[in-house]
Order: sequence, then C-alpha cells, then structure tokens
Amino acid sequence: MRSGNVAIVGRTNVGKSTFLNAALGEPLAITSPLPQTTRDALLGVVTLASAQIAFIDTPGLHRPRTELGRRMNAAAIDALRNADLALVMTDTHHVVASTKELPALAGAAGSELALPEADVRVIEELPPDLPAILLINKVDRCTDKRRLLPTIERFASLRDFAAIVPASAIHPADVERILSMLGTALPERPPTYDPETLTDRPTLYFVREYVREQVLRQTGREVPHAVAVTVEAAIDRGDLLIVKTTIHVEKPGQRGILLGARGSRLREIGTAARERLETLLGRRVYLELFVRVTPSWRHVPRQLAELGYDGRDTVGRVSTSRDSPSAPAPAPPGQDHGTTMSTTTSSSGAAAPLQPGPSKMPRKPPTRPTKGPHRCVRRPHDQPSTTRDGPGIDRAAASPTRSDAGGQRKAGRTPPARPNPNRGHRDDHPARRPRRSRRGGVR
Ligand SMILES: Nc1nc2c(ncn2[C@@H]2O[C@H](COP(=O)(O)OP(=O)(O)OP(=O)(O)O)[C@@H](O)[C@H]2O)c(=O)[nH]1
Ligand SMILES: [Mg+2]
Repeated sequence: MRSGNVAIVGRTNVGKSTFLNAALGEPLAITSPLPQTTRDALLGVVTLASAQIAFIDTPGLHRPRTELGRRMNAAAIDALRNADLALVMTDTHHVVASTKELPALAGAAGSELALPEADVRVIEELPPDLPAILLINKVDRCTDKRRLLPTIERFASLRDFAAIVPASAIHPADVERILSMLGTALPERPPTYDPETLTDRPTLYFVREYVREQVLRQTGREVPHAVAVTVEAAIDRGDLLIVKTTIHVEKPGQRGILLGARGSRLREIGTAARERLETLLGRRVYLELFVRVTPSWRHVPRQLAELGYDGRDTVGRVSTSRDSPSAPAPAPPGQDHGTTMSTTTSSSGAAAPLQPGPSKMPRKPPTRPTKGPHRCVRRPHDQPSTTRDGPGIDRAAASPTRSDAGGQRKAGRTPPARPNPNRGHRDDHPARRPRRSRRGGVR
C-alpha cells in the first residue's frame, strides 16, 4: 500500500478545488468562477485499492493586498511543507485567451513560450526536493491541443516535474488517470487515515463555507471578497441541525447588495446553502442568516482571528451547550446593522443543545475520540481527526452511496456521484416551497 499527503497548489481559479471534488466523488470543497474562492487548506482523503491519497486543497497563490491574503498564501506554503508530493495546477487560460484578456506573462507577450507570471511564482515556491506533478487543467477549452506543446516545454524547462499532464478536472477519465499516477508516486507505507475518512473538517466549517459559496455565486465581484461567515449557535435536534450564522461584510452598501430587494437575495443564498448542507449531511437543516457590517476585517489581525482566519483553525466560534437557538448572537466586532433571515425545512418542537463538536451524524457511532489536533496532516489511525469543534466527516456520513462495503474505493471507480435524490431539495415538493415567515425569511 502507498500513502501520503498531496498538496494541490497553483494560482487562483485554475480548478484546484474542482479537481479535489472530482477526485473525492463528493462536492466537498467550494468552487466558483471568481478568484480566491478557497481561503483555508482543506483535507480530502481518497482511498483506492492500492493507495491512500490525502489531498490538501489550498488557496490560490497570489499577490496579497490584505492580511487575509497573506494568511491564505501562508496556508498554501504550509501545505507544501507537509506534503509528500505536490500536484501543481495551472490551466489553459493563457493559451486560449484573446490578446486583451491575457494574464501577466513571463516572457514576450505573443510568444508561444510565455507563461503566466503567477505560474512561475508558484513553481518558485516549491521546496526544491519535493516531487511534483504538473497538471495543465481545462484542456477541454483548448480546441487545438498542439498549442499546448510550447507551454509544456517551457514548464519542463523551469523544473524537473515527475510528469506534466494536460487534463480536465471535469472529465472523469482524466481524473482517474491522475489518481492512479499520484497513487504510484507516493511512498510505500500503511494508510494514515481510516478508509472511511473523507475530511477532518467538522460540520460547522462547511456551514460557513457553503454560505460563503452562495455569496460568491449570487453576488457581484466586489462583495464576495469582503464576506466572512461565522457560526454563532448550533443546536442538534437529531434529524434536524439548527444553525445561526452571521455574514460579515465590510461596508453598509455591501450589506444592501447581500440583502437584495426586501431580503430576496439573502433568502436565495440561505435556501441554496441549506440545500447543499442537507445533501452533504443527509439530514434537515434550519439555517438562520444575520448580516453585520464589520469594517476592514480583512486587514485587522484581531478581527481575522475572531472571524476564524487565525492561521490555526478556521472554524467559526461555535456555541456550546449553554446556547439555545433563541439566544442572541454574541456581539462580534464592528457596527451592528444586523438583519435576520432564516431558511429551514422545519422549526417546530423542542431543541436540544448541540455539544461542541457537532459535525458527526448520530446515525453512525463515532469511530474515533472526539478531541484532538486540528491540523489535517499525518493523523495515524489511532489518533483523532478532529478540530477543536469536533470530528471530521466520514464518507458514510457524507453520502453512504459513495462508499463501498469495505470502505475502500476501487481503482476503477464510478464517475463523480450526483446528489442523492432521496435527500435534501425538499423545496421541490409543492408543500415545502419557500413561504414568507413572520420574520421576513423563508421557512
Ligand atoms: N472548462 C473547465 N472549467 C473548469 C475546469 N476545472 C475547473 N473549472 C472551473 O474553473 C473555475 C474555478 O474553479 P475552482 O475549482 O474554484 O478553482 P481554484 O483553483 O480552486 O480557485 P481558488 O480557490 O480561487 O484558488 C470554476 O468555475 C470551475 O467550474 C475544467 O477542467 N474545465
Ligand atoms: Mg479553490
């Protein structure tokens, strides 16, 4: 058996998170057409018949203009330090872009040997002795594949890559080919993670991420980068998870954009994020969204820490059993321009408080202790894969349909799975279509 950590690194927007999701067969990471979507390193474990690949998806390396940007870059560099192998990703944008859309190039513009400067900087960041495979993604956009040859030559001249692979993360056959290539490049050693492990990030991390993903997808260019999401309270009522979140923006105008006309955009964001969570978790979710202006949070280290970007753990401040769903949210820094919206599939009945560490589905008894280190690297079987907010998510919890009986994925696997039609999307049923609540949200 071979196993090890594979850091997925590259400039922003080249498809790193899309590739991770395709490799996992699970849309775990958030993706979007906007740059700087990923803000934290995210572990995703793929266990094949002969290899276990612990992917670490990383934020796109870029020239930072904020403290947040510096921390994002640091997370990517840190992942490289803990990796056995780097999967360096770029895309075909500079090959297919029209002259006026061309990115900054290293080499004469128009020359076939010019590469995006950002790619060259990524390669310079690689530790010299770390084995690396280069994936040139999005070849589906390149009709004449011969145009890739000069690019491949130029990359090969910059570093001794173990392989340079033109591929497309949206083509399952390409993803399978890359997985088997990565598997054989890892050192021979027993698997680090339980084969059922999907990630070590707890549920509330994904609550924050999926709300942010909908902001990325449903608002324009300026707002998403000014948005952070924190979890203020979480209540586990068995088949229902109740979560109160705050969406932080930097300016009152951004708050208005987020709300939309009479709160319509915020309702859409909440509904889509809730559906995504219900698909991942396999149970109903009541999601309450609160919008708050927290000026300049991306530049202030203390606020970054309070919003979860403290460089140690990116899970928002999570309630303890003392909280209840009706408890007021703790006052974060900044001005309070709060507006509450809720989006849910059910809200009746008595709620039991959620203990710290609410990420695991109760359907399956925990296989690991619930306290342990929060870093997502090198956790042996007998050590927990938890953050301070709870254990990570297993494949069975995320989607039982995607895990075979033995918990190991076969080398020849089915293409990336689709959402389980028996779960989530309850609003499809006419009786469950969103209706206005007294608070102006949707239920
Ligand atoms: N056509 C095409 N689009 C792709 C492919 N892979 C990813 N994309 C798209 O590229 C965009 C960026 O993908 P992401 O996975 O978010 O990129 P990323 O590298 O993780 O970006 P950051 O997190 O910002 O660094 C999304 O719109 C994806 O749908 C591909 O193989 N072909
Ligand atoms: Mg990403």
